[in-house]
Amino acid sequence: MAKKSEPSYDAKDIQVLEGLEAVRKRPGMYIATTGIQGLHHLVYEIVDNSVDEALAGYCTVIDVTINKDGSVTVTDNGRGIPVERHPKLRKPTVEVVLTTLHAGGKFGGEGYKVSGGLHGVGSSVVNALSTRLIVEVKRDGKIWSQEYHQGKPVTKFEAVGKSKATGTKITFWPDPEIFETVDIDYDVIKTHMRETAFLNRDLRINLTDLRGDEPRKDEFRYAGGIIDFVKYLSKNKETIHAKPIYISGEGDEGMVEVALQWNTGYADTTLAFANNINTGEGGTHLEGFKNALTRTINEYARRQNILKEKDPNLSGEDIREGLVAVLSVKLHDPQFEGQTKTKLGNTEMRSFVQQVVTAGLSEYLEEHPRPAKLIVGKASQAAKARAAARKAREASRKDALLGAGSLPGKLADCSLTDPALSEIYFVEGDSAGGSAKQARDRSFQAILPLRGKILNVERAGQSRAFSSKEIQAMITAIGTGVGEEFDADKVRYHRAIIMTDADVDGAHIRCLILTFFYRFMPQIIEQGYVYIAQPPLYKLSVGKKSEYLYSDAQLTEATGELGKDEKYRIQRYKGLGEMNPAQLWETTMDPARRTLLQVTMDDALLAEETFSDLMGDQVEPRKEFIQRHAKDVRFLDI
Ligand code: 0R9
Repeated sequence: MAKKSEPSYDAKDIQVLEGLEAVRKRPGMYIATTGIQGLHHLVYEIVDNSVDEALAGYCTVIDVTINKDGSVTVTDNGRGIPVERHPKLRKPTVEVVLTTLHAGGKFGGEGYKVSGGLHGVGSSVVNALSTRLIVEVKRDGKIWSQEYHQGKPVTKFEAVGKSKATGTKITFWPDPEIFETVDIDYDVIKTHMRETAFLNRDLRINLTDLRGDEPRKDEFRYAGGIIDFVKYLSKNKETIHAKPIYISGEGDEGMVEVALQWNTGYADTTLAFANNINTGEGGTHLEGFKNALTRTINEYARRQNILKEKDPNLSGEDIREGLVAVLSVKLHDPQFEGQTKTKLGNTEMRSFVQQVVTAGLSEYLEEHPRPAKLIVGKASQAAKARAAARKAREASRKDALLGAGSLPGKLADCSLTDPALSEIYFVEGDSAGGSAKQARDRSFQAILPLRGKILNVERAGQSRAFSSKEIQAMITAIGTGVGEEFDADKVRYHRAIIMTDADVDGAHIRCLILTFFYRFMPQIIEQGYVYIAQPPLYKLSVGKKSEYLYSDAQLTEATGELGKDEKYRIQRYKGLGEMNPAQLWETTMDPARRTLLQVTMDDALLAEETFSDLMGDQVEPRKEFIQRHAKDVRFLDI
C-alpha cells in the first residue's frame, strides 16, 4: 500500500527535488539569513505573491494570521493560482509554482511584480524551508488543496470542496531545523504590512496574531496610498503646508508616484521604493527625483525673484531640509544592485522620474503660490544657516588652534589644567553666574554663565545651533568639538555640572542643556561626565541653628521633628540668585557637602525618543509622555 501511494518521479521531478534540496542545504543563498529576519522574509515572500495579484487588479484583501502553533496563514481574494495541469511539465500548475525555483516569472502575466523583484525567490523557497505547507485554491467553483513536507508533495492536488469564491490560501510551518528561531515578531511584521498597505492604495491587509491569550489584530487600508504614508511620517511634525503634494505619471518605462510635504524640522526623510521594495541604497529613481526637486525649486525661486541674480543656487540639501517624501516606482524589469541589492539600476528611470516630477512640481508651485513661497523661504533660510554654520565652525576651529586664549569671554576658567581634576558649572543667568564666580574654588572650578533659555537644538538643528553664541561658548569650553570632529581626548573637564534654579524655568533650561549634550556630545554623557547640581529648596532656621532642605519631603520631616512650641522660620529659595556666595558654596558647590546627580544614558534609544518627545515641535507627544510617566514626574522634575 505504502509503495502505491508514493508519487512516481521522472527526470524533471528529480531536478525539482534537487533544486529544493539545494535551498535546504544553503538557505543563506536564497533568503540571506536564517535568523529572525530570514524567518520574517518567508512571510513577506508569500504576501508578495498576493500583492502581485493586487497589482494585477484582481485582489483587494490579504489576511495574514500567525496561528497559535506558530504557523502562518496568508489568504488573498485574487483569481487563485491556476488549477489546470501544466501542459509541458505534466503536473498541476500549483505544484509547479510551489516546487520550482523562480517559477513565478515564467508564468506571470504582464503586470508589475514585487515577486519578480528583489525577493523573487518565490513560494517554492518558503515551501522548501517549511516542515509543512498547505495550499488551498478557490477557483472554477471548487476548493483545491495540496500538502507538502519540506517542499515535497505528500498529497495529490485535488478538489476537496465547493466554493463560488476565488482566492489562494497558504499555511506554512517554518522549519526549526533551518531557522535560529521560529518565533515571529508581530511588531516587525506589522510595520512591514503597514508599509505594504501604504504602497498599494486601497489594498486591505488584516493582520492577526493568535498566539497570546488575547488575539492581536491590526487592519491597514489607505485610500490615500503614499499620501497617507507621508502624513503618517509627518505625524509628530509641524508641517508648513497643509496637504502633501502628490505627483504621478505613467509611460513606457513604468509608473512613478511621489508624495512630499515640508515641515519646520531639519531632517530629510525621503523613502524610495521600486516595485514595493524599499531601495535603501537609492538608485536612478531617487537621483531623478532629487535632480528634479533641486532644479524646479531653484527655477521657481528665480522666476519669482526670491533668488536674485547675484545669489547662488539653493543646494539640494537646503531644499530637502525638513522634507518628508515617499517615492514609489513600478517597472517591469527592475535591476537591483549595490551591496544589499537595494539600489535601483535601471538607467531609464532617472530621466523618466525627473521629467514627471519636474512637470508636476512646476505646476504645483505655479498653482499654489502660498505654500510655494513658504517652501522656497525655508530653503533660503536653510542656505543662510548653513553658510553661518560653516563660518561658525571655521571660527571655532581657528579658536581651537589658537588655544586657551580664545576661550569664551564669559568663561571664568579654573587654574588647574588636568581635566580629571577640573569641573565646569553651567549656570543659569548672569547674576547667579556672578555669585558662583565669587563662591567657587578657582583652582579647579570653572564657571560659564548662560543667558536664560539657550537654543533648543532639538528644534533648531545643527546649522542654526552653530551660530548661537551660547552654544558656541559651551562647545569651546568643553573643548572636544562636535559631530565628526569630536575628540574625547580634548575634553577640558571631567565634570560638567548643570546648575539652574529650582523652579519650572530652571527645569526647562536644564532640559535644554541636556538636549545639547545628548545631540552634540552624547559621548560626554556616556562617559559619566555630566551632572546636575542640587541647590536647596528651603532653609529652616530654629533659633540660631539653620538647616538646608532639598525637597518638600525633607521639609515635612524636619518640621515634624520640631517640638510643639518651637519657633522656626522657613526661607524658600526660588533662585540661585537668592543665595549669597557663601551659601551657594556650602549648599551646592562644596565637594564635601554638595549632592550631584550623575546623568546616565542607560538606554540610548529610549533617551532619544524621550528627548524628541520632550523637546520636539509637538505638544501632544510631550503631554502623552508626561501622562505615561506620571509616576515618575518627580524624577523628571529633579
Ligand atoms: C496566499 C499567497 N498567494 C499566492 O501565492 C498567489 C499566487 C497567485 C497567482 C495568481 C493569482 N493569485 C495568486 N495568489 C494568478 C496569476 C496569474 C494568473 N492567474 C492567477 C498570472 O500571473 O497570470 N499566481 C502566481 C503565479 C501563478 N499564479 C501562476 F504561475 F501559476 F500562474
